[in-house]
Order: sequence, then structure tokens, then C-alpha cells
Amino acid sequence: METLDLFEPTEREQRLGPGAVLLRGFALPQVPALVAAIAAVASASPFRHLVTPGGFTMSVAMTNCGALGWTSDRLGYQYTAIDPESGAPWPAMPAVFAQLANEAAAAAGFEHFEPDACLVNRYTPGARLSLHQDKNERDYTAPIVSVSLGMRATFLWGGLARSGPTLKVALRHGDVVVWGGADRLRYHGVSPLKDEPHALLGSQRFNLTFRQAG
Ligand code: MD3
Ligand code: FE
Repeated sequence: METLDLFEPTEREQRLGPGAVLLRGFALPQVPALVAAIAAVASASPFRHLVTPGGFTMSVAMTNCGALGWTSDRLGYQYTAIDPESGAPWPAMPAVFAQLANEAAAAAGFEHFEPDACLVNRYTPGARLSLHQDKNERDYTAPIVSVSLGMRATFLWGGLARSGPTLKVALRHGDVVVWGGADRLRYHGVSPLKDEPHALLGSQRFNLTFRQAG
């Protein structure tokens, strides 16, 4: 396809599919501000281990910021305006988050990305995310932007069915991935994290996923 020529891969920019681009180190200049903003979000809406509808407690701890936040309980998954733990609205989206997400989306060819939800995942050694699709958002035309901080993770990237082969992609501190178009509904997950402490963040990994959910 001709348009792909506009996005010829470089060391910093790797195309993973027709709608998915890995921007290596794209978030590095913002790391101090991002880490401070995560701490501020977590002080208002602490990380918690959600329970799935099937009754499993997730090994990844989660919180949110923005107008909407993703939650799970025995009844199902949903986006809510209120943090069910605090009873208050989710913390506002920090400006450094919104700007980074918008710039990363634009760098991948998605203009005007204005996320209303940011799910913040916190991994410690052994934490994992089993293969799933992100399909609780209202429409799938907007991309999802993901920012990785701290320990390295092996990201698993599948197809449009749960079965079938998965590609393994290493995601490192500062990497940003933009997933949209034909790749928006791919199954994906994260392998159990190895304990390889990170110089700044120690034995943890944060992943921010920015979504237009509502
Ligand atoms: C591919 N988070 O929170 S981000 C999630 O590293 C989630 O914590 C992972 O999957 C993490 O839902 C991976 C990468 C990602 C996010 C959304 C996608 C990959 C995607 C949507 C479609 C295809
Ligand atoms: Fe996901």
C-alpha cells in the first residue's frame, strides 16, 4: 500500500502493522513529569487490584485519570466517571499526559486525538496481562496510545481471534505505541514480568493507555 511509504521505519519508529507504530523512546524527555504526575494521580485514586467478572484478581494494579476510568468487578467491565473506591471523580488528566498522547498519535498519523480516559497499569515482578481485546470504548475509530515506563516487558501481539500466533515485542522505558485502524481490535497481552530492576523506577513497570472511551 502506497501510504505506508510515508512511514518508512527508522530506528526510532517501527511499524508493527497497518495501524500500529512503535515510537522507541518517544516519552523519554517527559519522564520526570510523567512520573510525578503518576504519583499525583495515585495519591487521589490509589492503585488497586481489580476483580474480573470471572472472579480472578488481576496481578496488574490499576488506576485512572481523565473524565472516564476503566473498572472491572464481578458484574462486568465498564468506563465510569466516578472512582468506585474513592466515590469521587477520577483525577483530571495531567497536561503532560494529554500533550504526550496527542503528539504521539499525530506522529503516527492520527490527528486530533483527544483522550478522555487514561488507564494507568502498575506491574511488579510476575504480574501479567492475559490476551484480551480492548473493546469497551464507544467507537473504535480513535487509536489507543500506550506509554511504557520502568522495567522492560514482553508484549504479546496476536490477531483478531484469540487463537493463533502471537508476535513478541519488547517494550522498554520511554517507548510509546499507537494502535489504530485495522490493528485496533487485535488480541494482545503482557508476559509475566521478570525482575530486572529499572534504574529510576526499581522493580516496577507503569503503562499508560490513552483512550477516547466516551
Ligand atoms: C493492541 N495494556 O491496559 S498496552 C491494557 O502494557 C493493555 O499494560 C498493556 O493492554 C500494558 O488494556 C499493553 C498496548 C496496547 C494497548 C491497546 C491495544 C496494545 C493494543 C489495542 C489494540 C491492539
Ligand atoms: Fe489492552
